[in-house]
Amino acid sequence: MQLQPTDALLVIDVQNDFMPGGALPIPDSDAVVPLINALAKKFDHVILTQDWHPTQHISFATTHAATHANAQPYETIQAPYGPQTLWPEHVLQHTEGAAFHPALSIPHAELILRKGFRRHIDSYSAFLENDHTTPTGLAGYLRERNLTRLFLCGLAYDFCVRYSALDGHVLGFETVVLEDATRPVNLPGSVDATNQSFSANRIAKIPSSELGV
Ligand code: VGL
Ligand code: ZN
Repeated sequence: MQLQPTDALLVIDVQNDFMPGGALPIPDSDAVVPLINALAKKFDHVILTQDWHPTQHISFATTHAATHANAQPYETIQAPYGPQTLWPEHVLQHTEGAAFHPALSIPHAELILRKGFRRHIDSYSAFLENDHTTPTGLAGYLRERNLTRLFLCGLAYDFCVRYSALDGHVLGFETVVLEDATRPVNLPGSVDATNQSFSANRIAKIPSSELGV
């Protein structure tokens, strides 16, 4: 596949807390780092996202301990904007856990987009917060820069990569997922649901080798 100057690589949430041994570990997630570094070299435009939560964030199970007797990580509650999966406390703003993996090396990354920084609303997607309405500004940035095709990689396949790819597609960007440069959290059914929604929306998945990596 031939890359063009209007292509961008979107690197989702390659942060310490999502690594094995981190606060919200994703199996084998550190394996994607060298691959993403190599992919980035092929792109003129690279954008990083950084999940970035305040204390007592709505997505933390601990935030709900007083009001929901059995609020546990990986269970789902009803938030005012719809279902919200609960997580261990992760990527607290300005902590080491929120920092990018130390081996992530993309000096020419042109934008770091933070998301999930509001206490009362989570944001899996790089485009829209979990109410599926509040924009992060990324679509406007991409349109103004005339970046029309997006290649997604990073973490987690079944959450932030999933919703970023879907929203990117719905917002009119050509969207391709780099299947070997992402890893899932893998909650019950989450990978199947992701695969199905990608097929239903004809969101392509390709291996990095198609980009010569
Ligand atoms: C993510 C769960 C909670 C992700 C972020 O990056 O996929 N998952 N926060
Ligand atoms: Zn998060």
